[in-house]
Amino acid sequence: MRLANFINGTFVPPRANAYLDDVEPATGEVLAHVPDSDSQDVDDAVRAAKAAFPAWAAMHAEQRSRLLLKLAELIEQNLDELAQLESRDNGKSVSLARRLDIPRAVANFRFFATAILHHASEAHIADGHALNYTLRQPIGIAGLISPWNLPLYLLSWKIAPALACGNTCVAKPSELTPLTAQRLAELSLDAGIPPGVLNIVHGYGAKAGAALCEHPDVPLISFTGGTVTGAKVAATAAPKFKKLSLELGGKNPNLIFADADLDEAVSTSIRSSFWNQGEICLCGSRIFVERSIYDAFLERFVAATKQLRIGDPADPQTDVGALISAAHLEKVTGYLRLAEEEGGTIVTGGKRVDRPGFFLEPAVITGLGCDCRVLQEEIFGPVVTITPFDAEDDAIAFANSTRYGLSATVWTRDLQRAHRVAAKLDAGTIWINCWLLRDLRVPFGGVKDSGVGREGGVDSLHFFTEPKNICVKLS
Ligand code: TXE
Repeated sequence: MRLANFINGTFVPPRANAYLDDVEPATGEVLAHVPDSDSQDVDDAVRAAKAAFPAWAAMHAEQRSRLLLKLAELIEQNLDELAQLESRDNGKSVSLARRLDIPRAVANFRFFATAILHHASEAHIADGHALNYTLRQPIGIAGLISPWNLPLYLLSWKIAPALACGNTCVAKPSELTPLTAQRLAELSLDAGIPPGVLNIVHGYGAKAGAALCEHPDVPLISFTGGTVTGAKVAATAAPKFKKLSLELGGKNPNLIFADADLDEAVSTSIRSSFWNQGEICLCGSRIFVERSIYDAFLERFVAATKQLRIGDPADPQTDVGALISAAHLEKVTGYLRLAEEEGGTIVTGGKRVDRPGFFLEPAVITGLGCDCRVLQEEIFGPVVTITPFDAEDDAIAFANSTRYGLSATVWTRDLQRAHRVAAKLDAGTIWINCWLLRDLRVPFGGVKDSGVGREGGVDSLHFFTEPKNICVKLS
């Protein structure tokens, strides 16, 4: 299969006619040839987006809404095909793609297509002699860069609000998972979205991604990916005063107090630990358990981990599929070796599965303190640590002991404690007695090394200009 860039409503080859291999995680075989685009391709896409911007920005929100709702409907109608594409490209179980990735992409388009109809702004009457009102407008061409772990989900999380707000966009999906982005481009044509509104340029981040960040006609960058890469994106965008949102890595704590519903805490923690092979920035990879229930939790959690079915992502029964690449598998297994060097014990899992592709048994590690690298650095694989704590303050200190601050989970039946602890955690999202429950009306993003900016929310103000204030003399 050979992919193409999607520029001005047509599929075009990269100017240099260079391609890179998209490797299937479950087999290690080449799945597709992907444009290895460069700055010329990015410039072609930006020019198309620029030409399409005036009409798209001037279009009534209701009309933009209808087009985006049509795209949502087409994604939903093609859910199974998209789930299979996502599963083959990313290595995740097809049942997870059916249950999470594609439905969330539909929800993203539906939410922002309707939210834009209710966008409000402020006005103030100053003692009867002046009216002040704020005006937020489409910003222009949005540069959208998305990662490989939830490919269509996170791409739609950027495209939907950007287009709903009246911007046009150039999207650069991860070179590791380009397939559903290509299919989305096809569906956008069927939905009637005008040429040049949505443009997709494939390729390496350091080449096509960097060119997009550098482009002088792209005033806004929305990036999701690693913290190291996020810093490079920021270094490029900041001196050009571009509007920037960075959704970066996480090393999320999962605090389990003795009064938690243990069954619920175990079953949800299995999901928050190993869904998508642990390759979700919101995974709770550091589990802290109150000492009095530590043994009981550990026993149940390890038993449930051993029940997980590892195997062919195309099999709907599969719980744990393949990691994204050979390089990533090597990175994750490197952390397992490090865990033992740091004095930890791998109580279950951690072995490569003897079959083609990049498979790893989900691993549980005990016996490590918070200052170990394994509890400090994002591993982004099916690897969790389980550590006891005594007092509530210890749990909070452990939770906050990393450079990250994306999300956290707290398990307790004590409401006062839940709110008290949540207020003290360094995180952008805190789930209490649940995980990954998402309400798109609330802003989403991290603190510290997990990023800056907030996306989502009814206004998704990131994709509008900063407010102008207009003052009208009344008397
Ligand atoms: O991210 P990258 P990857 C974390 C996780 C993972 C690490 C690396 O720790 O191990 O990031 O994953 C593009 N200028 N998360 O390799 O490299 C790249 O092509 C502009 C957390 O996916 O950051 C891709 O499209 N763009 C995260 C996107 O950036 C550049 C989810 C992400 O790639 C670029 C995924 C550059 N210089 C990984 N270099 C989350 N928060 O969900 C790369 N890119």
